[in-house]
Amino acid sequence: MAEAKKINRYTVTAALPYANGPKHIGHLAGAYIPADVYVRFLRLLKKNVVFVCGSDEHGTAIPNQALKEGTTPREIIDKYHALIRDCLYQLGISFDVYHRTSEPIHHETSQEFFLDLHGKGLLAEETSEQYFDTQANVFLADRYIMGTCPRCGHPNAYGDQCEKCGSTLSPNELINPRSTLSGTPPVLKPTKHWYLPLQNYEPWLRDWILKSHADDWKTNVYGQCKSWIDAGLQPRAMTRDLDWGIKVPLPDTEGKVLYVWFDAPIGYVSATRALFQELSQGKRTFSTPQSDFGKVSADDWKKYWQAEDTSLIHFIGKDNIVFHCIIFPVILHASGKYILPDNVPANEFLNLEGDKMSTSRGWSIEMHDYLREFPGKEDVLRYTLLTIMPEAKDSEFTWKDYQSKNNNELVAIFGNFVNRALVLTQKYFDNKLPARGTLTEIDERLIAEVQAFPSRIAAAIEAYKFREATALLMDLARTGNKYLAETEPWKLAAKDLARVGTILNLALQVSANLAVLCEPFLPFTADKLRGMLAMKKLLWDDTGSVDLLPAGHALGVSSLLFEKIENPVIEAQIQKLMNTKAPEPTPAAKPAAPLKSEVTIDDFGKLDIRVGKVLAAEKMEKSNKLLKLTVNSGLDTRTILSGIAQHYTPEEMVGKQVVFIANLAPRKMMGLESQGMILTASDADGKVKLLQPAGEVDPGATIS
Ligand code: B3M
Ligand code: ZN
Repeated sequence: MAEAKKINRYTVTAALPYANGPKHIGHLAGAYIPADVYVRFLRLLKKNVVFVCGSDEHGTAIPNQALKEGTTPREIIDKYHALIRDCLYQLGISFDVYHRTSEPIHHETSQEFFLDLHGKGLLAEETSEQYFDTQANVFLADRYIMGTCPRCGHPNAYGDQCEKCGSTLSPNELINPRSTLSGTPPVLKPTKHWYLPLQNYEPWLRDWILKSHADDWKTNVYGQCKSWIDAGLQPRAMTRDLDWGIKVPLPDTEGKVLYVWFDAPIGYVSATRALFQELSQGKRTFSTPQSDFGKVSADDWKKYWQAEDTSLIHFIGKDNIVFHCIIFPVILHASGKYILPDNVPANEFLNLEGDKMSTSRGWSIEMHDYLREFPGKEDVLRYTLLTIMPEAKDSEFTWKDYQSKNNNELVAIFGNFVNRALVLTQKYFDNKLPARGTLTEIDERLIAEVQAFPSRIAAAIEAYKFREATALLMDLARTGNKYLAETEPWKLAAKDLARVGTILNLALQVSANLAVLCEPFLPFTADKLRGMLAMKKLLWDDTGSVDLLPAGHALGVSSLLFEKIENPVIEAQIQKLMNTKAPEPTPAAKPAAPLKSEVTIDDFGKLDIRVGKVLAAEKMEKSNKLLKLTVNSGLDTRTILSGIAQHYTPEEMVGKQVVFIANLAPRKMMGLESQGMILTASDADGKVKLLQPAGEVDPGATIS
């Protein structure tokens, strides 16, 4: 069990998205929304917190995308950095800094880390043979090598993995490797790299993760770490042969850059460093001003990464677990100065309408598309994703569920409750908060329930149980809604206006609680509701009370908090997705007819197969299958009956060359003798085609 430490500040990170393309709602549900809820909650507790993120602009993904779009890596990162950053901010993700790993300060920070480890002799230098594409003149990353899988024979396995049988591979295991860049077979060429000897840190990792975090890390995260450690850790190269990335800061290392997973997590540190540099120069303020920052110095970033009373939390998706729980912590630990993450609450994946989400296949909902098509509905997406967050296992987004979460929960419960309280107050009390009179049992019960909610929601957030926290928030609104349904103030106005006042006072106090408590989850709604209640910003600790607003308080202008989403809107989205589904693959050809038993060359030699020319053709009476052909065989003119009437007309047969068996014993069919057999090809689909020589030959030509 981790010892409870005194925490004076928080560093919260969310995975740095690769700036190689737009990001979808699965990314939001995986890392950005939970991180944002957590941070907004901490800010409402007046905690000292920095929330950092930014673009991951290195790795092979970037030049790869540049190749696809026919442009430069620089243009790719500039384009997608801006797109992703803007979308995330528009969805209310309240980063204090959204940095980029292409910034000079990040290159410096990463190189410092590398040199520090290198200087301490902690990186093993090793020359090994790696595949090189002599045509493209580059060393090939594992993904750029394809070949036959040594396990299952799949001809298109990648250098790191066979997607057919799922085996993890290394490039030199592939049979007949080829470069995906030039298609040519790569050659092995010696190259020097620097390795992080992960195996040396196994005892330390066992102690730190497996012992200390057995109880407080999520089981999916803990389980992945355990299986990595149990499988035996291997040295991992921290450099690559690539012309895009951070230069290896050592002499004679032309063409070598830091491994993207070495520099990317250091991006969190650089981002914090950049933030404090700018704050100290007065170039910016925090997106959410925090009173306890006072005057800051450029060096203050160190407190967020090196002080023991800082809690570091990484929000990521499950595919990033090993990098954040094993490799980056080893780097931080080896540096000797840095703190380690207290928790890495990774989420599983979000599927979409029954299938894996994939931008490249078009089976996804991209953030920028959603924002364009659903303006003003940022919170509806946040809410839906929070209710289906893949916390313990993969989960699924469907448009129908989205519609139902909006219509049946946000509109029918939350919005309806607040709206009724506000509208009735306008009607009976001139839009001013009425005073409370004598409290009844039902009022007392409501007050007790309201009091309990803040700590229940807080406990869920602190345990990274965002689904539960969101459900509790909606329960508070439901409690208020039920209170109005039971007390029915709209029926009481004529006989007991004072009682109506008491009920509306309490309902509006619950609304004020909601305005504060919903802020981490639904920040746009919180703003709107605060405006409607004309209340100032309060803190988490103010809630749980029914004295948030004084009697006589003038309320603001009310409007609907949420609007119903109609069927056609949802159907259009579903249709849009369906349109991206590739047309069904053409059905595989039917199997060919089974093989007949073996014959000898002598058997074959007995057949006299020849070419003839059709002189005349007519349909046989009483048969819809047979044509009667008059054939010049080169030896004679003979009659051959052939079952091709459904495939060829008599007219089209005249003048055609045919191939026939000339020495077949004559057979009687429908009262006529057939002196041979026309050869045709027929497939399992029932197609029948005449066999013909590839060019004109004389009648009587033999076939062998
Ligand atoms: N860019 C991978 C990803 O987007 C990577 C995360 C880096 S976090 C330091 O899944
Ligand atoms: Zn395979």
